[in-house]
Amino acid sequence: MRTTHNKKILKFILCNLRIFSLLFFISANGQTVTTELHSNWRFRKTGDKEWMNASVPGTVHTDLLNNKKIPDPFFGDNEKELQWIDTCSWEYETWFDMNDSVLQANHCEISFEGLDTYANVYLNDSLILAADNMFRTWNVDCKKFLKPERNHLFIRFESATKKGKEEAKKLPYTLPGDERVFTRKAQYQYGWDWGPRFLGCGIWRPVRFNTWNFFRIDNIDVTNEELADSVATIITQMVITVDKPTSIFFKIVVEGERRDSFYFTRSIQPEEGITNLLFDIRNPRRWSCNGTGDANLYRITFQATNALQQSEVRTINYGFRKVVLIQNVDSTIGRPFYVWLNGHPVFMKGANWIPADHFLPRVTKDKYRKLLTDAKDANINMLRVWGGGVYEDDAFYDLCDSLGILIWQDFMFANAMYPGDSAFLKNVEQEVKDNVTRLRCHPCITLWCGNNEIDEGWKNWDWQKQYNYTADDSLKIWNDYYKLFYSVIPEALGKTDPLHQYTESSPRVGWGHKESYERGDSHYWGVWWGKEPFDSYRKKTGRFVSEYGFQAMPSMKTIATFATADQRSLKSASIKNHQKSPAGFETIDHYMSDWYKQPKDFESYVYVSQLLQAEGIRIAIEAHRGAKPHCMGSLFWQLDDCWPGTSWSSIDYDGRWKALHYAVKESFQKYIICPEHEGEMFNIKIASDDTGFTNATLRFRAIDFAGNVLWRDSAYSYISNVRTTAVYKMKYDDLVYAVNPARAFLKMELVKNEKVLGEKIYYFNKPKDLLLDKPDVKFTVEEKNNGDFVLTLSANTLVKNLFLDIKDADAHFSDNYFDLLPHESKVVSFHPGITIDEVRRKVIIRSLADTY
Ligand code: BMA
Repeated sequence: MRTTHNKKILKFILCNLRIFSLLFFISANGQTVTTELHSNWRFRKTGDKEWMNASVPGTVHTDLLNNKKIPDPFFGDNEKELQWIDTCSWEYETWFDMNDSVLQANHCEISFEGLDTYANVYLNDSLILAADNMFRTWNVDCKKFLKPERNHLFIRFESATKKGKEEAKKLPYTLPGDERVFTRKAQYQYGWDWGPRFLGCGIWRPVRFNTWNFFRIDNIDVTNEELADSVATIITQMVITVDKPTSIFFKIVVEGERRDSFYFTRSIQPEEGITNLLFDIRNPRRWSCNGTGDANLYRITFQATNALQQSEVRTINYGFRKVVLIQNVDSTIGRPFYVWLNGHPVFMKGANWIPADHFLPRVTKDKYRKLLTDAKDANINMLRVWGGGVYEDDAFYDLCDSLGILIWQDFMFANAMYPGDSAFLKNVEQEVKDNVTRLRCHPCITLWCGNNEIDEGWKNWDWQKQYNYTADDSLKIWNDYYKLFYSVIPEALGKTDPLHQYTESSPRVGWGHKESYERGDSHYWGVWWGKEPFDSYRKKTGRFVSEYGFQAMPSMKTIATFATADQRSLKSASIKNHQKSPAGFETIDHYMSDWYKQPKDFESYVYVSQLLQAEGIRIAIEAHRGAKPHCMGSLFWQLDDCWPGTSWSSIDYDGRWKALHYAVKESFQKYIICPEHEGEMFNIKIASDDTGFTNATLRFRAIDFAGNVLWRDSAYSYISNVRTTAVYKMKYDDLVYAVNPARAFLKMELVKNEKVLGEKIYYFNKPKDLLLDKPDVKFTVEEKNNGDFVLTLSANTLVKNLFLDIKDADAHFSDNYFDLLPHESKVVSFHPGITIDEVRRKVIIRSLADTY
C-alpha cells in the first residue's frame, strides 16, 4: 500500500520537478528546512565608521587578523599589545533575503549555537535576544520579524571584561577568579598557566534558520536499560512539538551487522510532546573502549511522518554499552574510583584535554581527528574534557565514539568560586540542559564532573585568608558552591540524563593530604608544583590519578612559528611570553639538573626538556599501573595545546609529538614491565590490561654500551590482569655486581610463545651519570608505496634517545627519541612528502651525547 503511494508521489514530483524543487529539498532534509546564515557578515568596533569582512563562525581576534588590523596574536609577545580588544564592544551584521516559501512556513526560528558572550541581537531593528552565556544554544522564534528582502541581522557584543567587573562590584566580597567567574565564557580565555589571555567575542558556532510546519522533532534520547548478549531493549524518548493534536507514524531503522526496522503510530498532543518508543535488538554487539574491544556503533534513523506525508528525519550513532563509575563502595583503604565497562573494571589510560586552539572556531574536524587519532595510537582509552575549556563540538564526540575513547566531561567551572544568585544559577541550569541534551546519547560520555579543583582550592589554597573573608562571607560563598554543584547541576543533569554518572569536583581531596591517595580521584602535583622528585609518583599513588604532569618545550619547528632565529633563547621576550607557568623554566631547570647534564645550547635544551618530561611521566604511569587495582586510572595533564607554548602537553600546538607522546604510547601498552629500585631491593612487576590471566616468561640481560652481554636471567610467571604481578626480586647490589652502572643497561622482555608482549630498558644510573660515547649511526632509506619511507638505523654503541627529523620538511616518525641498542637495527617508517634523495640529504639524527 505504502510503496504504491510513495511511487505515485515520486512520479508526481518527477513530472513537476521545476515547481517542486523546494519541496524536494524539504523532503530530502525532513520537513524542517535548515539554512545556514554564514555569508556576507561584516564587523566593526562600536563607534568606528569602517566595516570589515567577518567570518561566521568566527571570533573578533581572527577577524581582525584576517583584515590585517592586528599582528599575529601568537607571535612573539604581541599578546601584550592586543589586550585593548576586549575592552571594546564589537558589532556584527549581515543582510539576507527570505525565500517566499520559507516565509510561508508556520514556524521560523533562528538558532545560535554559540554566541561569545554578551550579545544583543536585533532582527530588522527589533531586539530579539539578549544572550549572556557562550555555552548555550539560543533558539528564537522570529517569523514575525522577517520580510522577503533585505532582512538585517545585527549583533552587538559587549565587553565581557566590563560586564564581569560590573557584576563583581555587586558583591560585598571579591571571589577568587575575580571578574571571570561572573561570565559564562570559556575560563581559559582569561589566561591560564599554559595559554595567553585573549578574551574573544563573536558568533563562534553556526547560526541557522529552521523553518517548519505542523510538527518537528526537538530532541531524542536513546538508552538501553536492558542489555544482555541475546537482546537489548532500546528506549527512545522523543520530544516533539506539534501545532495541534497530530497522529505521527514513526519508522525506526537500526543498521548494524543487520538492518532492523520498527514501526509505531502515536497521537501527539501540543502540551505534552514526549513520546516513548521501545524496541528490541537481538544479539547486540557491545561498544567497547580502545584496547578492550571494538567501538561497535549502530546507526539509528528515526523518521516521523504526519498524515500529510511530511517527514522529519534524525540520525544518531549509538553504542550498546553499560558504564558505571564505582565510587561509593567503602574499602579498607578509603574509597575507590573506577570505571566499570560492560561488566568489567577497566583501567583508564589517558590525558586531559584543553581547547585545541585558543581561537575556538579555528578547531576543524581534521584537527580533532588528528589529535584524537594520535590519542588512540598512544593506547589512550579516556580523555577528560577539562572544566576551564568548552563543551566541545559534536564532531569531537562523534570521533571519540568511533575511536573508542571514553570521555570524562567536566562542566565548565575551574579554579575559582562562583556566584550563587538566582539569575546565575538559572543560566547554568539551562547551560547544563542544553549540553547534556546534545551529548547524552554518545557512548563515549562516561561521567560528568561538576568542576575542576574548586573543592581543593577552597579547602587548601588559602583563599579565605587571601581575600580577607569574614565568617559570614565564607559561609555564603561555600553555600553558593554547595547549591551549584550539589543541587543545581546534578538536578538539571538528572532530569536530562537520568542514567548519568556524576562527581562534584575533581579531585576529591587535595594532594597535600594523605586521603588524596586513599579516596576518590586525585590530582598529584607534588611533582612540578611541589618540586618533589619523580620518584614520589611511586609513593603517592591515588585511586585514580586524574591529573599529574610535567612541562616541556614544543619542537624547534613549532617554536620557529612564534620566535625569529635571534629570539630563540630562554631569555628572549618571545620565549618568556610563551611560558605561562610562574617559575616554569626554574622548575624545569630544577629537575633537569637532577637528571641531565646542562644542555650546551637552546636547541639542546628544547630536546632535553622533552626527554625530561617523558622520563617523569613514564615513571608516573608505571607507578599508577603498577599499583593496580589500588589505582585504576592515570590521566596525565595535558594532551594538547591551545597555542605554541611551553606546556605540559604531549602533542604541541602544531600537532608534533613531543618525546612524551611516544613514551605514553609505550607505557600505555597492554603489558608493561615496571622495574623498581627500592632500598636494598630491585623488584620487577608486570601490569597487564589483558582480558584474562596469561603465563609468560620475563627474560632479562645486562648489556654494556658496546653490546656485550654481561649476564642473563629469566623468570616464568602467571600474569594477572586484575592486579599487578610481582615477577622478580633480587638484591640491588647483586644486580649491579658484574656491571659498570655508568656503561650498562638491563634489557627486559616479556615473552609468550616467542611473541614479545612487552619490553623495557632499565638504566642503573640517571642519564647525567651515564658515560655515553659519541655514536656513529648508520642508516639506509627505502621508499615503499606512495611516498612512505622506511629508515633502518644501527650503531655499534648505545645511542641514547635518538632523535630523527627532516630539515625543511615535516614528517611524523613511527618511533622517535628511542634508545638504539648496540648492534641492533631499528626500523622506523615515515611519510615526508619529499624524494628519496632529499631524504638522504636532509635526515637529521641526534642523540643525548650531542647535547653537552
Ligand atoms: C591542573 C589544571 C589546570 C592547570 C594545570 C597545570 O591542576 O587543572 O588548572 O593548568 O594544573 O598547572
